[in-house]
Amino acid sequence: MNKNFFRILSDNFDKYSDNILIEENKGKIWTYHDVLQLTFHFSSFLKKLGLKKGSRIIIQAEKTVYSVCLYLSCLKLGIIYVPLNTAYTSSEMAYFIDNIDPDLMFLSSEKLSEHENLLTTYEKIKTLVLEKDNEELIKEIYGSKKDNFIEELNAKDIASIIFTSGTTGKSKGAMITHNNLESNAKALLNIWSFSKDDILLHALPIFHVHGLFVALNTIFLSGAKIIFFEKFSPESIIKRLPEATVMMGVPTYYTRLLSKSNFNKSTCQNMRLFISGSAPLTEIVFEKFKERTGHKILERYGMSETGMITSNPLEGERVPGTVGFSLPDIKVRVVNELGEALSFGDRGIVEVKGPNVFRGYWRLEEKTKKDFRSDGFFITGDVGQLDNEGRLTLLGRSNDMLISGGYNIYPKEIELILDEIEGINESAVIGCPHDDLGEAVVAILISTKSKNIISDDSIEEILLKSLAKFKCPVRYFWLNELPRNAMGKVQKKVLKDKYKKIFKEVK
Ligand code: MLC
Repeated sequence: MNKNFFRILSDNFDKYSDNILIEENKGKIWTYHDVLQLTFHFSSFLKKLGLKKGSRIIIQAEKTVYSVCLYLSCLKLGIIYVPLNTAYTSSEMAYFIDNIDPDLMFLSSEKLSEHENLLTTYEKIKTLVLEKDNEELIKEIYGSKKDNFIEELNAKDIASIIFTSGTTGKSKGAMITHNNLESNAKALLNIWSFSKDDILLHALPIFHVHGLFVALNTIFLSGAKIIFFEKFSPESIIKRLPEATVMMGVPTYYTRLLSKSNFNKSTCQNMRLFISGSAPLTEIVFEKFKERTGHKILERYGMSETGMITSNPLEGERVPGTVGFSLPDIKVRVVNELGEALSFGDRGIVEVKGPNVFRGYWRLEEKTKKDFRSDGFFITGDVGQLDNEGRLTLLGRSNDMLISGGYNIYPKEIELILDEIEGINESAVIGCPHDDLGEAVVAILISTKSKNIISDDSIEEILLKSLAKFKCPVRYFWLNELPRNAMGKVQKKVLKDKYKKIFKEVK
């Protein structure tokens, strides 16, 4: 049987043909039929360019319905869809292009000019501008004969590669299969009771699991409508809130909504559910939100490699500070360093097994082997504990990773560049509590000189040549030496304690 996830989507798109699927905020309205037809045109356009099952497409473009249809076309044809954060610089991009070796790239015009120099190295890779204003391309796509063929795939065929930062400083591509997407979307549709009557506020970027798979795939299966924002802004969300029923966001979205005095019970009159993920939701925000709106935000837990793993219940108690119960067919356990399961209440590493778990890291066989137990459990790297009912609480990470504004950041990637800067002897990057971003990136530096220390601005200027802005430290501190343990390892915990109150707004 064909295991292409698109076969189910296509049936649903037919079923809900006249329903509105996407209403662009201040823009066009697209029915399920419209999106399906454009997908048919788009896939025939891709075929004309020679793309086929197993080909790879990189996209670094603005959030548009065209990108959504490109994603759907890739699923349909068995092409591997590789979305990239629009904040990535040319130097980050070079790594992704080398790693993926794509057959085709779609960029926004802004990114095309930013990467102009870089692209001369990759002249052989066809690159197109995908955005609303590129009427010529859109006309060409619509001019391609509709093609409703659905590629025959098996469950393990790769639908998408999603890059996640790595402990070594290099990003890893998580290979997400058609079965991963299908099983997770079906589970979420069910546990969150999505129906054709829902209206979802969609302000997340669509280059990550949250905005792309969790939000879009679940809606595609439900027949519901999406109000599609190019990006998050509390003002525009508040304007459209009264007509919506569900919102998905990172905790920063909820903190920013709470900062607006016109965000209140009456703006949420039709809402049935606020969902939060990608970063820890603090109990303070949970409580403030409940007080202001009467709604208990539903926190769930997932990652690029696994899609969604656990969720607080739709019905039943949502406990702040916990991420709830494992989704149907997904096993979660907490183990010690040897991989032995721990008892309820014991703190250990969270491991997960199920149809949601990715196939492995793209072209990184050894790393993949290291991250899986012999019995198939994936080692998440998160530290947590289970209670006797199966409710999971996350307590931190077994590695250095920090999460800022919902983006995962590995300090190593930043430290490697800082350490190369003239005037810096060594560095340690940490995440410090920040009301708005959850954690903000902070660099602790050791100078090579006692005088004329290099300025923060000069450091930032150098970093921005190779790093996306969201990874750059927002504060710099200079010390005479870094705290180390007896083995010589930098004690990040000591630094985190020392700097935990530097952002004044943190209560
Ligand atoms: C943005 N900026 C930051 C920053 N984020 N600076 C420091 N730290 C950060 N974390 C800077 C930008 O570079 C820019 O600088 C300025 O702030 C405004 O940029 P922006 O993009 O407009 O930012 P803003 O609107 O403030 O957006 C912040 C945000 C956004 C939180 C709304 O980042 C966002 O939508 N995040 C969602 C991330 C997400 O989808 N994560 C899901 C991962 S999937 P300048 O100088 O240019 O103005 C996953 C799995 C799972 O984790 O379980 O979901």
